[in-house]
Amino acid sequence: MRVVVFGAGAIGSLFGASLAHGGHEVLLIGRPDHVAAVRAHGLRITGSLVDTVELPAATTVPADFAPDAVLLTSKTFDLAAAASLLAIEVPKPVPTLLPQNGLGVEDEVATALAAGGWTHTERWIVRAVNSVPATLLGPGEVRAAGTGELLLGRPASPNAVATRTLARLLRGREFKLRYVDDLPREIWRKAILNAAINPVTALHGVVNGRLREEPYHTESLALLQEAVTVARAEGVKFRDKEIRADLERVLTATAENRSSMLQDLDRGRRTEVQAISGEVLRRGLAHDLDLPATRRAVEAVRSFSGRPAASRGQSS
Ligand code: KPL
Repeated sequence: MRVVVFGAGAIGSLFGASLAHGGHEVLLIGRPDHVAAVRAHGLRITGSLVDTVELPAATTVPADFAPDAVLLTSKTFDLAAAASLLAIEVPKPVPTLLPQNGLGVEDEVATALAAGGWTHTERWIVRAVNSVPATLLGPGEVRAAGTGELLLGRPASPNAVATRTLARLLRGREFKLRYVDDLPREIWRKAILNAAINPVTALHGVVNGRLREEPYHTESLALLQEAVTVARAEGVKFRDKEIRADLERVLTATAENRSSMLQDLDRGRRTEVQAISGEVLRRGLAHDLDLPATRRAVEAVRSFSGRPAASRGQSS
């Protein structure tokens, strides 16, 4: 298949490399420095997946590259703009994977694609929950930090055909692909875990595993509890025991990871705090819920964005 990875950062590049290895024709669309490095030296993958992969990279989709599928892997703060651009560059709708963290991602993309001219966007968009860890070490270089899985909703109308197409493409790779019956619940589960982990790691400059220790653990549990309360208000129920066990499992499985939010702050970039904790807060307000820990976390992460790592204190 011909695949465009649109917004190829860490995870998009990793998926792209894996698909190219599997014999697919893959075009990476990304930031100019990343694209230039991939063109010059190939895409270097370190860690548990593949090695150096030669594959074409560009900043726009060439007119003659008509893809069969798109992996739209931009960060959430770039997503609406990326989707608008995608609709212009790939005018014929194709199955499009959205593996981002956060809540409300698919609505934002559907609106942007529809405004750009795609029709029946609900048939093409396939939301996924991703736990395959990847770190962009620098232009042209990605670290695969262990194994993880990609969850898709079990194929059902209206996007069953697109879901099957993407599942065929992505199954049998170095990561696991799994269908789930209740994808919205899995999206919430991931958002709750990200809301509990990412801001604490980002604000204290610590790897995920440190959140098993105090005072980080208490901070993290307060955020977890507030996000669970919002999910419940939205009709998505998690038992305290279940979600706490999930938190411990992820902290252990990703103990050495620098969370994506910490990586963004380290690079002086914007973070995805709005799509994760900001969205929890927004939805909580709509249900008249008071979320002091989440509010503080959102404000603090925003105030740190663009500041050097040293100003956050400890780093490990
Ligand atoms: O999804 C993640 C992220 O960093 O965004 C976790 C699960 C926290 C792993 O680092």
